[in-house]
Amino acid sequence: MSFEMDKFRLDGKVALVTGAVYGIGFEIAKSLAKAGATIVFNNLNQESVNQGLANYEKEGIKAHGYVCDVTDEEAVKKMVAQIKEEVGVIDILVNNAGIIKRIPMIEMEAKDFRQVIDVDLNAPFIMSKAVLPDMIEKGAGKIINICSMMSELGRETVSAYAAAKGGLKMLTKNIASEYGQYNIQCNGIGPGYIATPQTAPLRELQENGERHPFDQFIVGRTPAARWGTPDDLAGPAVFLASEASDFVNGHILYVDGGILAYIGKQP
Ligand code: NAP
Ligand code: GCO
Repeated sequence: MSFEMDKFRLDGKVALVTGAVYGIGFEIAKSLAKAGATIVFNNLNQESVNQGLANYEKEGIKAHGYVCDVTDEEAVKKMVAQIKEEVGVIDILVNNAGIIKRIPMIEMEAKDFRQVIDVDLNAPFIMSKAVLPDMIEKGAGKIINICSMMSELGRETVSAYAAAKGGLKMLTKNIASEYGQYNIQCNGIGPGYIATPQTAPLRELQENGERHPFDQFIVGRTPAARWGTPDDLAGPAVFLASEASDFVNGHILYVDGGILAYIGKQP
């Protein structure tokens, strides 16, 4: 048995990356496309989908975009059936779409907590449930859940997000446990602090021109001493989407510049 670099190739594979108009999802989708996959993405409305299609076109990628709210099970079933008919069976699912609400827990309304759980945890369940039957029939499939530092750690104001991402870590392990027998691998990527619109409020310059205290805190807390970029997630995503990772299952690959390994600088 010899190892071939071709095991990293994704030619002939159909990859659905949810919410991948910009940010982490877009960068992951671009890397999967470079490895040979056909890219499908969705977003909440036609305007965002058109924006996504234009973003891919600029990169020379012919992507397929669908309007679909990942929390709506009926809409998800419809989209997955439509993709099967128009593009092909989904070989790779990346559960990327996500939201965060930064509100101190005792001030947070239950409806806001539920909404975060709905998008960040219930939706990956709904999406995975919709693609698994065809993967089982095919005898192969890859599901990649975009987890977080908050799958392991807590911090002020992100109770719902941490609860959802912690749950997503365990959903990942359970999908791996339940469907590994069909040659389906479900793994997570746990990005560290990545510079995207989602984290822009944590990097805003202060009125006095100084860097945001959270920005300074994160750089100090990261052995790599910088924020991550969406591009840092490209290699890990291709690996977990490819045959090169066929015996990796139920694993969360943290791509965090070393945050989880580090106790922090002494004052
Ligand atoms: P982002 O820039 O906000 O992108 C997320 C995308 O998902 C947006 O386009 C958003 O649409 C879409 N979306 C939200 N709810 C949706 C729904 N119900 N149905 C379909 N699409 C929906 O976020 P990001 O920073 O790239 O993060 C992507 C993923 O990585 C998320 O799961 C996030 O939790 C996770 N993550 C991010 C970081 C980080 O540091 N940035 C770190 C760890 C994990 P709109 O454009 O309409 O908002
Ligand atoms: C926050 C951040 C995070 C990150 C990310 C970390 O407010 O702490 O938004 O939670 O986005 O998920 O991995």
